[in-house]
Amino acid sequence: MTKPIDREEEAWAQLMRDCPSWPDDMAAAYRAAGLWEGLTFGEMLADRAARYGDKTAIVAGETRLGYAALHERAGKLAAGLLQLGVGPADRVVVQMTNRHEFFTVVFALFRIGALPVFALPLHRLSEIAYLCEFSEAKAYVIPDVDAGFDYRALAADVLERVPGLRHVLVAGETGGETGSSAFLSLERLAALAGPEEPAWPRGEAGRVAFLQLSGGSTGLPKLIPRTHDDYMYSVRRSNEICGITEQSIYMAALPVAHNFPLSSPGALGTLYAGGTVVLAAAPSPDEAFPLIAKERVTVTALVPPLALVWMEAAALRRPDLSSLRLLQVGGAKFSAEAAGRVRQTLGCRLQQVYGMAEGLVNYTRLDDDDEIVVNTQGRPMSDWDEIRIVDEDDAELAPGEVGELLTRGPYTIRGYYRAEAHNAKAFTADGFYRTGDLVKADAQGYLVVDGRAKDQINRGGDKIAAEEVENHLLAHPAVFDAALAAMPDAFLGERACAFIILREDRKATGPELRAFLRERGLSAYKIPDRFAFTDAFPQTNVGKVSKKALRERLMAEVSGSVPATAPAGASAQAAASARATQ
Ligand code: OOB
Repeated sequence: MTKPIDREEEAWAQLMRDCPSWPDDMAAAYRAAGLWEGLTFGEMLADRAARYGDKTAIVAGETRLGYAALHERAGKLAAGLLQLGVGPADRVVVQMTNRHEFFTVVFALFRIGALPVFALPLHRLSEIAYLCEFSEAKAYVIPDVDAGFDYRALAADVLERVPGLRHVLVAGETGGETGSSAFLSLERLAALAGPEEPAWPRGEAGRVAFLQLSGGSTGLPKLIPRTHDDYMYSVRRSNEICGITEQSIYMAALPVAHNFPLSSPGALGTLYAGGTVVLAAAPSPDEAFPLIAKERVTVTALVPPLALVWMEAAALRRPDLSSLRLLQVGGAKFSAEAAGRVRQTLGCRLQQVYGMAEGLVNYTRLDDDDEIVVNTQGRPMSDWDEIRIVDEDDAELAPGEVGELLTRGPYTIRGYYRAEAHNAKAFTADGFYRTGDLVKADAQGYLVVDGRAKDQINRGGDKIAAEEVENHLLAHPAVFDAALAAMPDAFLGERACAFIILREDRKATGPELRAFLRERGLSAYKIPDRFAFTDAFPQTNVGKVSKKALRERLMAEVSGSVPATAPAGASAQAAASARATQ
C-alpha cells in the first residue's frame, strides 16, 4: 500500500505539472532578491495571531473576529476538512459573499494546503458546475441564503451535474438541514475535529495556494494558479505603495474573492499589516456610508460605476466620510472627468488601480500630482515587473505609441491551469503574458489604458468573455450565428450587445434568447443587454467576424451619428428588427 505521504507528494507533483511555473533561474533570482520570502498564507496568519491576539481582524455584520479567534476558527475548520478527506493539493470551490466565513474557510484551506478555487457570488450553475468539474473539486463552499438567493438550491443542481463533487459546505444558520448527505454546515464541519490538533501537512510557499478565475476571452473560463510566494510578494509590495499599516481599516465593498479587494492590497494586505478588514454586505451608499462612519474606515476600493454612484450620493446626503483617506478605483477605465471630482465630492485621495488576476498591478502613487492620478492608470508596482508595448507583430513600439501590453515578473503567472494549447497563444515564447489591453506609456512609465485587443466586454468591471456567451447562444435551435460586442455606456463604460443571425424560417426574440441563457444557468451579468438581429456580420480581410466593425457601429449609434441599424451588409428588414430590440 502507498503511504499517505507519497500520495500527497504525487498529488503535488501532478498539480505542479498542471500549472506552468517560472523557470528555475528566474525563481532563484526572485528568491535571492528577497521578493519571494518562503512564507505561506497559513504561516502568515499564525504569526499575526501570535502577534496581534485579540486585535480585531474582521468585522462582518454583528461579528467581530480577533486575529487569534480567526486563526483558531480556521484551525477547527481545517481539522474538520482533514477528517472529511480534503487535504493537500485538493481543490475546493469557494463561492462566498462578504461574510466572515470567507476568511475562516480560506485560511482553513491554506492551513492544510488545499486550494480555494475562487468563484464570485453572481456565478450560477453554468460557471459553478464548470469550475467544480474542471478543477475536480472535492467540496464546494456556499452561504445558505444571501441577498435573497438560495445558494443551497444552486448547490443541489451542481451536485446533480458534477458526480465527482462530494461535499457542499454551508455557512449560516440553516447550514446542513437540506436532507442531502452531501451538505454539511460549517458549524458541524468544525465539530468533526477531535480534541487533539491533527498533524498539519507541511506547507511550501513555492506551491500553488489557490486558483483564481480569469476574466477570459475564450469559450471556457481559465483558472489562474497563484503561489504563496508570488501572491504574498504582491500583497506586501501593495501595502508599501498604498501605505497600509496596523492602523488601516480597509472596507471590502466589492466581492472579496475578486483579486482587487482581496490583494491590491485589499483584505489580505490589511491582515498582513495587522489592520482591520470591514466587510460590507453590499457596495451601495446605503450600506457603505454608515459603515464607513461607524467603523472609521480609512481605505476602500471600487469599480468606476460605483465610484460614480458614491459621488452622486455623497453630494446629496453629505455623509460622514471623514475617516476615509484613500479611495482606490480600478477594474475598468475610470474617466478623467470623474477621477477629477473624487477629492472634492468624497474628501479623500484617489488612487487608480489597473490590475489583472493573472498578476501585474499598476498603481498611481500616493504622492503623485493630481495630473497623473486623474489621467493615468498608474505604473507597475514593482521594479521587477517587465513591460513591453508591442504592435501586432510583437515588435516593440516607441514610447507614447498605443500597443498591446505584455508583461512578466515575480507575481505574474507563466500559464493557466491545464490549458496547454491556450497558453501557447496567451504567452510569448519567453514567458510574457499577453494582457489583451491596448495601452500607452509616458516617459515615467505611467500607463494609460486605451482600448482592448481581446474579445472581452468589460461591463463596469465585470468581465464577459464574448466566446463563452456566443457558445451558449449557438446552442439555441433558432440561432445560426452569434457575435457579442461591446457598446459604449455612460454608466457602466460598456454593455454587451449580441448580434444574431437566425436560421432560415426560424424565429426568436431578444426576450426568448435572454430567458434561454438564464435557463442554461449563465450568470446575469453575462446576459446581453441588447440583441440585434441581422443577416450578415462584417468581416475582416481574413474572413473572420470583425468585432471592431461591430463595436464601431455601436459606438456610432450611441454618439448619434447614425440611426440604430444593423451592421453594414444587413438587409433593410434586419435593420428594422435591430431597431426593434431593446
Ligand atoms: C482586475 O482584474 P481582472 O482579472 O478582473 O481584469 C483584468 C482586466 C485588465 O486586463 C483590463 O482589461 C481591465 O481588467 N482593467 C482595467 C483597469 N483595471 C482592470 N482597464 C482600465 N483601467 C483600469 N484601471 O480588474 C483587477 C485586478 C487587480 C486590481 C485591480 C483590478
